[in-house]
Amino acid sequence: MTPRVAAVHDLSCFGRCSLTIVMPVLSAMGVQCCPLPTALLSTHTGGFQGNTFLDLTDQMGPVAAHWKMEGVAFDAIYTGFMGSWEQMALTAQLIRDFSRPGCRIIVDPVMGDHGKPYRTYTPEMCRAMAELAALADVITPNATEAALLLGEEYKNLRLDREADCRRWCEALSLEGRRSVALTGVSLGEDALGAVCFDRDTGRTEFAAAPLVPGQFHGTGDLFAGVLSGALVRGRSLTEAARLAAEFTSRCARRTWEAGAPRREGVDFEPLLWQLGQRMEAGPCRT
Ligand code: PXL
Repeated sequence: MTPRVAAVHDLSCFGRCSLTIVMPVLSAMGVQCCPLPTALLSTHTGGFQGNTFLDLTDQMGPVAAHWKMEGVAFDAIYTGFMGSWEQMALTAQLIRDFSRPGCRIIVDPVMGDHGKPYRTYTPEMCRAMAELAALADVITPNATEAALLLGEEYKNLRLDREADCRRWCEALSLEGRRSVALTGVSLGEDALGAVCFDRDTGRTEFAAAPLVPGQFHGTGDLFAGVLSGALVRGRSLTEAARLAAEFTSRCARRTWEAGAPRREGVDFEPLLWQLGQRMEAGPCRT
């Protein structure tokens, strides 16, 4: 059976991120994506001014109730950017309602980047995100989000030394209860990736790929989307993170080479076939 994932993210119509990345990525990986859109925006909120924002909070409960009535079941629930703390409470309820053995809860605790929360995220929302992330089997924070989850100063989270990366990653695991892929880890001048704590094995491993100059919007969504697809297709956390780091790096490279504007996001569509090919090839080797 084709694995099925409920994806709780916003739909930003221009500037690749959230559902405009998650849906094509999961489809290409042979995974059915059932979107539960939290909001409809004209663009994402980074690098554009005056975006529209239609809050879809009122739809979340009824959509979930209808799915429940129809007996829909999921192999994973994968959540990302949230528009309000109410949405996080509703998403937590969705997780409780649809949990069953084998349903993996993947929370990308999207809150900010480069040391700062996104402009729509209040401290109250950041606290609600930490509560949502406490329900997760796997979380995929960047350094900014890790600092917010841990209540640490961002400047204390140096992710360029192996021992520090391991320490922060393991601190995020809630004493080994959840797996962690902490992104934006750079151990060496030309590599970027994630440090992964796998709660099933108790091991902490690194997944890196070539570092690309330039930074593009939506790379976190691309990484977490590929990781989620690979996990539900049976890959281990480290295998999934290696595939995600490699694919994100390749897409960032072609975007950088094309000189595309940062706010339009990573030019991933022409490379989607590679994800399908990797999934057909069976479990990837580490
Ligand atoms: O990529 C994260 C993200 C998702 N959705 C919206 C955003 C952002 C980051 O700015 O604004 C609407």
